[in-house]
Amino acid sequence: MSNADKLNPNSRPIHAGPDPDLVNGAVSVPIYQTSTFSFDSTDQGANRFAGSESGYIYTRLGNPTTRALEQAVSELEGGYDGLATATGMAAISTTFLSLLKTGDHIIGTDSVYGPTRILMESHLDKFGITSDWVATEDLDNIRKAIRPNTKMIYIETPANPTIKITDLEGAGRIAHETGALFVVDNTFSSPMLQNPFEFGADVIVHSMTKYLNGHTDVVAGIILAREADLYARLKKSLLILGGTMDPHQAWLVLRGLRTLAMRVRTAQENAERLATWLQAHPAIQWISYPGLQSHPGHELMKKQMKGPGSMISFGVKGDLETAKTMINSMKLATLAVSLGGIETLIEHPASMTHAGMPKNEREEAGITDDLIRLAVGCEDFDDLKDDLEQALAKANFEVGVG
Ligand code: LCS
Repeated sequence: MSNADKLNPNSRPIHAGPDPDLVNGAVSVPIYQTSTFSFDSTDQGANRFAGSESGYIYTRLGNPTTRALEQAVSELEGGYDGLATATGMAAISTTFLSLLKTGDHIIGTDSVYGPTRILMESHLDKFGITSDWVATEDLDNIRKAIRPNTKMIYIETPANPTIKITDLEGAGRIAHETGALFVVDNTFSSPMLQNPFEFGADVIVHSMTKYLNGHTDVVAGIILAREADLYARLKKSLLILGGTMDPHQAWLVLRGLRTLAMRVRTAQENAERLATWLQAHPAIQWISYPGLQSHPGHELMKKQMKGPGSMISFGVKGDLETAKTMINSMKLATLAVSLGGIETLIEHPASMTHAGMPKNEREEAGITDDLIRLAVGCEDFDDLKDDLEQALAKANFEVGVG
C-alpha cells in the first residue's frame, strides 16, 4: 500500500493504491487481462476457495488490476475497503440487494439520478421493499418519513439534476438513531470535494463513469464500506450477483483517477466563474449552483464540501422551446448525458436522464421541464462563456424573449 493518505490532497490521487509492479518495476499498474488464475495443485485450489490461502481464483471473484483500483479509491474516501463494479447502477443495485430484504423500507432523496429511484420503485418493489423519496434538504422530511421498518437512508448530494444539498451529518444522525444504514451517492463531488465517511456514512457509492474516470470513455462504479462486516456482506452479494469490473476497465479508470485533483480543480474554477456570469445574465430565469450565495445550501456546502463542484442547473426565460433552442445552439458543449468528464456536456433532464420518472414525481422533486443541466468541463473559461453567450442570444432572438 502506498502512503497516499499522508500526502496533500492534490498529490493523493497520483499515488493512491498499491505499488504498481514489484516484479518488473512497471510504474503503471499492469492489466491482468485474464479470466482465470492457475493453481499449483488441487490442494492450493481448494485452499484458495476455502479462503485459507490468499491468491486469485477467477476474475469475477477478484483480479489484481481491479484490486489496485479498489484500494486507490478506498484510500481517497477513507473507510474500510471498496468493491469495483461494472457500472454505477451495479454499485447501487448491489448495495440495495445486499443490505435490504423483504419488508424493509428505504427513504431516499427525491431528486436523484432517475434510474436509482426507478430501480427501487419499479423493480425492487417486486421483492416487497418499499421506499419514500423526499426532499432531504429539509431534514424534517426525513424524520416524518421514518417507519418502524426503515432500514436505509439514501442520500445523493449534490443531487442530480437539481444540485440541491442535503446535510450529511444531520441525515446520518437520523439514520443511526433509527437503526438504519446511511448510504451516500458521492458521484457529483468525487472524493476530492466531499468525504461522506466523515459525516457518518456507512456505505458510499460512486458512478466512476463520471469524475473518477473523467474521460467519458468508460462506465464503471464502486461501493465503499465503512466497516469490515458491511464490506463482507457487500462483497458476498457482488460476487454472486456478478456486477464486477473487467480488468481493462479498471486500468482505464485507474489511469483517469491519477489526474482527478487537477481535473476537479479546473472544472470547478470554470463552473464558479460561469455560474456568477450566468446569474447576472438577462436571459437566465433561475440558477442552482451551491457556490452562489443565492443557493439555499451554500452555507452547508461550505461546511461539508471542499468546494461547490462543477455541476450547474438553470432555467432560461421563455418556454420549453426557448430552452431547447438554447441547448441545440451550443457548439463547444456537447449535447449528451453523463458528466464529470474533461469536456463540457449539456442535457435536458426532464426528457433525458429523468424521463423515466412520472412527471408529477419529477416536478415535486424540482426537476422542472425548463431545467437545463450543464456539466462543466476543463476547457478555457472564455471559450465556454462565449459558447453559452451565443446560444443564449440565439434562443432569445429566435423566440423574441429577453
Ligand atoms: N449516481 C449518479 C449520481 C449518477 O449521476 C449516475 C449516472 C449513476 C449513479 C449511475 O451510474 P452509471 O451506471 O451510469 O455509471 N448519471 C448519469 C447522468 O446524469 N447522465 O448520464 C448518466
